Parts: sequence; C-alpha cells; structure tokens
Amino acid sequence: MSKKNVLILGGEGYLGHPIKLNLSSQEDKFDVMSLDNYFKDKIAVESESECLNPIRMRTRNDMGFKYNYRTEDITNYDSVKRIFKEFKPDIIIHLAEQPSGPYSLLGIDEAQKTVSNNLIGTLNILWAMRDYARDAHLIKFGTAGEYGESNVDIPEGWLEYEYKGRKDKRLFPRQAGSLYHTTKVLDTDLIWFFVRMYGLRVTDLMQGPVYGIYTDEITPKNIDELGTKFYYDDIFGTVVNRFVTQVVAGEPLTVYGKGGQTRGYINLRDVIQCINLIIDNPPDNGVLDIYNQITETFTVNQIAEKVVEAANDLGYHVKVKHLDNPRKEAEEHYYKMEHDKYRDLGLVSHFMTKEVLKDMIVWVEGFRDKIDKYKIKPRMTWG
Ligand code: USQ
Repeated sequence: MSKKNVLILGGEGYLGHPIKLNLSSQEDKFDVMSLDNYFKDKIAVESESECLNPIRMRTRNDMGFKYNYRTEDITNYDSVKRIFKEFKPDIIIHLAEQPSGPYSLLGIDEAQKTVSNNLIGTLNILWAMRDYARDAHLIKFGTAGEYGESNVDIPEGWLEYEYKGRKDKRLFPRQAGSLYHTTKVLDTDLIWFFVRMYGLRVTDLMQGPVYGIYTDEITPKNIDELGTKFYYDDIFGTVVNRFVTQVVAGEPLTVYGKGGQTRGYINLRDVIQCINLIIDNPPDNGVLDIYNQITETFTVNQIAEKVVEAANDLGYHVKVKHLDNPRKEAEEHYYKMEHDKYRDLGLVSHFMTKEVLKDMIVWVEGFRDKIDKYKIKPRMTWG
C-alpha cells in the first residue's frame, strides 16, 4: 500500500497535537504535514485564559516523531493553495477552528473572529479541494452541539422522513446553543454544498466534549515533553478538565445551574482511535458521511459525582457548587444520541473510569502552584 499524505490543520491544538503524534508514528502509512498559526494561543492570552502546562514550540523531530510543520493561516487562500499544490494531500484533518462557545460570545470582536476564522478557513479548504485535491478525504471536526438539545433521538447526521405521503432524506435539523456551535452548523452546510456540487468526499465528526491527557504516544514518562495543551479556565477549559483542576485548586466544582445538562463525552484516546477508523473507511466521492463521535452520555451532575469519587480516593474533600448558569441552555432535557457506526467499525471505547480521572488529578497536582483561581469562576455570560 502506498503512503498517504496527511495534512493536519490545527496540528498544535489539544486534539491536533496527539493526532499528529499518532499518525506520524505510523511511518509506513503516512507522511504528516502539520499547520498551525497559533491563533488559539493568541486569543487565549487576550482573554486571560492560560494553558495549565507550558506551551512549547514543536520541532520537526519531536522525540522521534517525524512530521513536517509550518506556521500558516488557512484563512489566507494563497497559503492554502500553495500547500495543496506542494504537499498534494490525500487526507485532510481539519481542526483549525476557534473551539469555544464562551469565547464566541465575549464581545463583537470575538464573535467576528470566530465567524471569520471558522467559516473562511473551511471555505478555503473546500475550494482548494475543488481545484487541487478532488479525490482527497476531508475529515472535519464538527460538534455534537450542532444538534442542540433535541427532544427526539439524534441519528448520525441524516434524517429520513415522510411528509404528506412523500419521503426524503436531509441533514438532521441543527439548533446550536452558542455562536461557536453555530459556525459548525454553517460549516456543515458549506461542506454539504461542496460535496453535492463537486463530488468531494467528506467525513464530518459530531464530537462531544473531550477529556483526558494520555494516549498511546503521550505517556506518564514523556508527558512533560509531549503533553498536549490543557485549559482549565471558563473560556477554553471543557467541563471534565475544569473539574479535575478545581479539585487540585481546593475549589468547589462549578456546576452551572441545575446540572442536568446532558452531553455525550469521549476520551482523548478514543478520538485518536476514531480518526484511524475513519481514515481506513473513507466515503466515496460525492458522499458526506457523518458520525456521532461520543462514547457515553452524562449530566453535569453525574460528571461532578464521578470527579468527587475519584478525588475522595486521593484524600480530597471536594464540594460541589451550583452556580447561576452563565449560559443559555436547557438544564433538564431529553438526550439520546445514536453512535452505533463506530461500534460497527470496531471502536473499543475507553470510558470515564475512576482511574482515568485519578490519573488526571495526579498530573494536574504537578501544576498546583500555577492554577489561577480567578480563571476558574465563570467570567462571562451569554448576555
Ligand atoms: N459546564 C458546567 N460547569 C463548568 C463548565 C461547563 O456546568 O464549569 C457545563 C456547560 O454549561 C455545558 C456542559 O458543561 O452544559 C459542557 O460544557 P463544556 O464547556 O465542557 O463544553 P461545550 O461548551 O459544549 O464545548 C466543548 C468544546 C467544543 C466542542 C463541544 C462538544 O469546547 O469545542 O464542540 O464541547 S458539545 O458539548 O457536544 O457541543
């Protein structure tokens, strides 16, 4: 089998970096090129949302993982065109987006940055595929939040329906809960247009909040050198990563509102497994394949309970505090998202066990002095 050229957009991020390490460790299968313009690091500093562990510039030969990397901005079409012509990607993994709901609603400047970065970036990739890489496989990170809190079961992307005796199939209705999530809905529409018009092939991943620090490549032995960026603040930190940091900081867990908000969660290890499965199972040209990328479903209260149990085992006495919800979201609702397609491909899930949470707490303990309590409490509201 010939080697495939994999272009990772956003290769320095929380997900992009571990994916890059994993694929570049498969030297017989892939040549990896990673692009990043450090946009998220810049806006994180601007919004006083610091990464817990130190951010390092990677090197071409990162602890033996061989990949090419470049600082490029995918909202600049000339850069995208040049990279596509030079590197000729077979697979494009697109993570180069502003990923935070709270950030997207901080103010008009942040709202504009979110919309322009996410939509222009996605448009440029699709346009370059149209002109230079029609047979490439685009793997796009969407979000489970595109669907919103649906009162009926959520299928994997598509809905077959019947109305007045006639049948059709369309994208399942989307109804996002933040401006960031809305850009992902608009991305999906852009993608589906380009798939229909130009026969591109795309897999769109409706992913839930991710947690975790370790993968097959990032281990307790090398995490100081190879660890991925870990945010715990109210703007860029996701709920599980925030709660384990709050344990170490001696702060109560910040459950927003009633805590019945239900989401599908996924371990970082499984994100990597999913990417490998998707690479091995590309859609045909002209097909938009959609996967719901979650492995288990919890309310925020259940997450808090799990973190408390893990913390108790380590000798902590943790309190849970229900705060006025800074977001506008349903706090008690029906939630059932189908996610059988990965099971059928052979995904072996890593669940949110007590051991996984304890490992995270123990790792965060190494940064206890760096945790800034000011960044833990919600500093913004949906307005
Ligand atoms: N929450 C709390 N307390 C906190 C932080 C969050 O109760 O201290 C609640 C939120 O109100 C929400 C749930 O936990 O109901 C999840 O929040 P989150 O910040 O972990 O995740 P979210 O804002 O939804 O966004 C994250 C990622 C985003 C990804 C999304 C998947 O930042 O990039 O797309 O997870 S999903 O949630 O399925 O839309």
